[in-house]
Amino acid sequence: MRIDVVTIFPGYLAPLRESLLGRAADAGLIEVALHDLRSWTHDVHQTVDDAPYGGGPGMVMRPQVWGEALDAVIASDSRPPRLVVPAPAGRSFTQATARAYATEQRLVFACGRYEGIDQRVVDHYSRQFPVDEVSIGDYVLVGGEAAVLVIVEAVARLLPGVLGNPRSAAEDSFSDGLLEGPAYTRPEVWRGQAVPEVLRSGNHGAIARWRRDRALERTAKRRPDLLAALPEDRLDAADQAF
Ligand code: 6GU
Repeated sequence: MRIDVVTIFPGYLAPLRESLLGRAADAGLIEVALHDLRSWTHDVHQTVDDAPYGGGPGMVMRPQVWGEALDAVIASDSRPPRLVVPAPAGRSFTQATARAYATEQRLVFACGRYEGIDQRVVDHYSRQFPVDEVSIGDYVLVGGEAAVLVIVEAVARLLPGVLGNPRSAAEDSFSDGLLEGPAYTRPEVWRGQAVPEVLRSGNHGAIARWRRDRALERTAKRRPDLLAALPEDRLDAADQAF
């Protein structure tokens, strides 16, 4: 997968070259290109924003500089792009979005700052290829850069070969619509607390049932909205207690 990020703070995206993502890049599974938006400005001050029409606080990013930047970035590779514009007013980015993005050949991220990017930029590119405005949660960030780190990490770990063990991606929270239950490793007793007996029983059926019950219990307590949204056919007879 090819990933392009256009931002006025390319240094903010340096973590894309670290850790899991760095190894995925080294292995040729993802290819990341960072682009400084200011390199498409023409004035001596490298201006990227202007006052909003209609008045109000803050600044809006100018469409001309975004248009030149995105035209050039999109033309720099032949793979068909999906443009992702992180914004608090976007649709929710979820595990389902991550799974959908993991099937794309190319994601181009446009990081807005200030009060956002002139809407005509999204409207223009929407006529040429898929464009999504996405939010990573119900809070406000200063810009889209931190959201891009979140989205790329969520997508990259789903790509074949990125995680050491493919079961990790298949069996974690949200894959069955529930939160993951607790996990334990050695020692058997730590600070007076023993590992639950069933996990040391070797009874795989009992272990699977216990894990399912803890996941249901935790989801009911912490995220009742997830439990309520679960289709009837995702619950078995023994789940009904929750
Ligand atoms: Cl994607 N961007 C910004 N600026 N704020 C956010 C967000 C994105 N998601 C939640 N808050």
